[in-house]
Amino acid sequence: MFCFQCQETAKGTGCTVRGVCGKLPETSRWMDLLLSVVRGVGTIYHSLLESGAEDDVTVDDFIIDALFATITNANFDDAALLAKVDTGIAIKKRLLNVAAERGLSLPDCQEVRWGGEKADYEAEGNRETVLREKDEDIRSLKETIVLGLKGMAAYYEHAARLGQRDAGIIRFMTEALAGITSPHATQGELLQLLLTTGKYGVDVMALLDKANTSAYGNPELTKVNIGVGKRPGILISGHDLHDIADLLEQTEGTGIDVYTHGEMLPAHYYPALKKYKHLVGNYGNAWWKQKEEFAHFNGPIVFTTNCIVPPSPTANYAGRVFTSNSTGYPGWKYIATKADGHKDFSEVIEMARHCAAPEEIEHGEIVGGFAHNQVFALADKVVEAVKSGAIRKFVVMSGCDGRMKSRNYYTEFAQTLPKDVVILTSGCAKYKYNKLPLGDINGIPRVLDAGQCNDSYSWAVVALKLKEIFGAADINDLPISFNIAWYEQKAVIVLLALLSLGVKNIHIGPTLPAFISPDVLKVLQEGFGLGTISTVDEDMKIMG
Ligand code: SF4
Ligand code: SF3
Repeated sequence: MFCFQCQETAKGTGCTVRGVCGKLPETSRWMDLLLSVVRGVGTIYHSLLESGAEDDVTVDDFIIDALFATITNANFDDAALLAKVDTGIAIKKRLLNVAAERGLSLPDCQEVRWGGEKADYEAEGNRETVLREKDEDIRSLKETIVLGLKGMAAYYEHAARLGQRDAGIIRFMTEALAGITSPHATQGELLQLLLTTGKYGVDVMALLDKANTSAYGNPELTKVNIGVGKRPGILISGHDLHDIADLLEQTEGTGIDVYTHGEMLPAHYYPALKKYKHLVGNYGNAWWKQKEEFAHFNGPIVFTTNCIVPPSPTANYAGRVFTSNSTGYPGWKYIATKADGHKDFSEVIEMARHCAAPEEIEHGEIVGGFAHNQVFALADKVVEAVKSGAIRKFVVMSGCDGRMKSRNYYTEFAQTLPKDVVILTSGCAKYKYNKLPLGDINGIPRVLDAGQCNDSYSWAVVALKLKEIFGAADINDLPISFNIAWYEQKAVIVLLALLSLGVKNIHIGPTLPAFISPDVLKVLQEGFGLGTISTVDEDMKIMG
């Protein structure tokens, strides 16, 4: 196996024996195979669309689901991955027939040529690894693009489930898949494609923002309980708001409480979700602490997206975990989406009835809900604080959390920032500092949480608004620094989106991605001032 897609990759270069995340070599092979099928399907579909063929939702959904399933910590279930390969091959055959009927000549590449015989799955999976591309810089560009597409697919899936689709985004994704599949793509072409990926990253985050806010209202300032109640509970993790909406509706009046975990915390900020009294609180911290924290929850746990951590063999909760959407874990029950787009959580609810209430692991409250609309509602106060000098600076600290000790940097950074600096956050990165007593500035909390990682979009919207209010010529003239923590591939699309908006001098950490080659890094440094973190003291001089 070879996988270098996340920040925790072995030795900072690539997992070759087994994933640090727990991914086994077989699973890695089936993911490589699935990705090669997606590249094949994407390439053929792109040619068809270019020749005037109609969009096909079945193909769109396959591309989205397959890319999403290969995101770090999303799916560890070989059978589920192979079923997706089967689906992809059936789609590919159908598209090849349509292309033949239209007399279309298709690009000549392995992904299009491969016949898809089951007997060849293993050999093809072994051949189609990241290392199939020999040139380091071309490989780097192609992989960065596909990792951005994975993040884009995750956000697109959530938006589509809420009824918001965008044919332009899908068309771009097929163009990008065809681009990275081509054996003839040049460095210049791929670099252009990479930057365009960021532009569509903005579009997909805007689409999801529209989907979430039109379904559940605009996030609003909310205090979230981090303690527990006395009734049995269901813990729901991941990013899919449609799923928690279904769960809240189905658990209402049953005597069972619902708790959010990890990236589901922002569900509490949405009016149409926070209205449920039995949405009791947020349990635990970021994804990587789940093994310890789930052991105390006592009730069923539902994963709607990544990040899953493989349980230890003696885990007391292993029989109580369910997955949905693109996620999967061998031995855990999968809850399918019904034809009407909803899920039936009755088995989860029935299980909860027989469980004890959660054990309290923390006590208190956290505050969030500062997506763009709420920040604009406070705009006068914020602008006044900036003008009076009470707020001197903003630091965007969005992104992911992870288990590396070096990430304590972010806690320390937040603690060390001068008292006139406000932290703008989103994603699970916030768990490094959202429970610290960092205080407020004239009633404005010093940590403003917009929501999930995709809600980094809110900070782009806020930055553009500030630019307008203060009449700044350039977004980079504003007193805003970007200190982004990354782990998995949604952070890749967030980063590419920020670059496409013209944001310069972004610091990403705790380490630079292994998939960025030295030459590609040089281009990003020279063009965008992209860099990594150093020590808190040193970085305070630049960003504090
Ligand atoms: Fe390694 Fe990360 Fe890939 Fe898992 S996702 S195999 S930890 S690089
Ligand atoms: Fe976290 Fe997995 Fe990335 Fe949505 S839950 S930010 S790491």
